[in-house]
Amino acid sequence: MLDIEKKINDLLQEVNEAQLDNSSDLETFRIKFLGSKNILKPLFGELKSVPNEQKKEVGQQINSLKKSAQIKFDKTKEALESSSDDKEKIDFTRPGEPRKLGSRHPISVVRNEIISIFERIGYGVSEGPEIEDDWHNFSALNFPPEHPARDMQDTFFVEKGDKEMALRTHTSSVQVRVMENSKPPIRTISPGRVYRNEAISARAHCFFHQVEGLFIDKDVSFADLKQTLLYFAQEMFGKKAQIRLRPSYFPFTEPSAEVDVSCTICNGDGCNVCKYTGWLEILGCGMVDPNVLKASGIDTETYSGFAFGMGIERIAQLKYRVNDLRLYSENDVRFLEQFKSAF
Ligand code: 2NM
Repeated sequence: MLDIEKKINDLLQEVNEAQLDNSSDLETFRIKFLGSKNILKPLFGELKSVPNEQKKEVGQQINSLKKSAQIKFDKTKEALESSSDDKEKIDFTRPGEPRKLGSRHPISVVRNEIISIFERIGYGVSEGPEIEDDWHNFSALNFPPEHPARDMQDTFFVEKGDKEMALRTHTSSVQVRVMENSKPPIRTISPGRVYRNEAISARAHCFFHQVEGLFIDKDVSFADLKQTLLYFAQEMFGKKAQIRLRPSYFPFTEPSAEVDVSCTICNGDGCNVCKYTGWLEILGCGMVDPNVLKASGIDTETYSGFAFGMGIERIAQLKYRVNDLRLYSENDVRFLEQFKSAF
């Protein structure tokens, strides 16, 4: 018997007697006999030095060894797959893997908290379309025709049929709809997403979220506005919170003011968050301009009102000390899972 024939016989015996009890044994077998570097390959090399008259027979022996290995593999594989051997090896005493609970987005948490604060003093919630016509987003709100916000550089415009529409730049547009469709007294807040054509950075984004408020009734005064905003600030930031108003300008209110809250971090003593002023800007407000009331069908002889608007991101930033606006829209779970809340 030739040396190579002995090797083939030994291997054939190994194939026949192999104990393959599980998928790992089977894989080891596959690699050894059928893999890309299998043990049979060198035999074909050795075949060259076998005397010519025996070449054919030895060649056949190698081929039948290969076939035996393949058959053994196929049969064992089938047997393992149909038996429950592998399944029985599952360790049922292993503790289960905890399922991760989702958490509410910080913008939703803060929006819901703002809504809840105003609902407690009788405000309802109103919503409206994000794609607005010129009337509700600008004209009814007393924006003059040449106002820069009407420029392509500040506002996204879209075509809707043959009408030019804008992605709303504030949710005041919703409040115009409320005034058009209901009679005073009106107490409403309008939360929602708004759009501005701005380059994205840590401090600006092309969309953000607002809550705007509107109160219209007989004898509504600036004092009512101030007291409402003080109530809001103390509910949102704590009973010690103070507010201050600085004169400002908005097309839809007259007089107008910007509102600061005493710094929530240093309580007004001065720190790097409030840039050592002791105050943080949180919203804009004012008495609704009679032009706006008239445009929306409210009788200005009988009624007056105040309105205010705030950015939810801004309030969330103060509450959670987030310093980059982009985090709110990137949906990075490492950021999002930090917010567990009742709201
Ligand atoms: C602000 C600041 C001041 C505002 C005005 C109105 C409306 F529709 F009544 F005219 N809604 N919201 C308003 C007023 C919004 O945001 C900074």
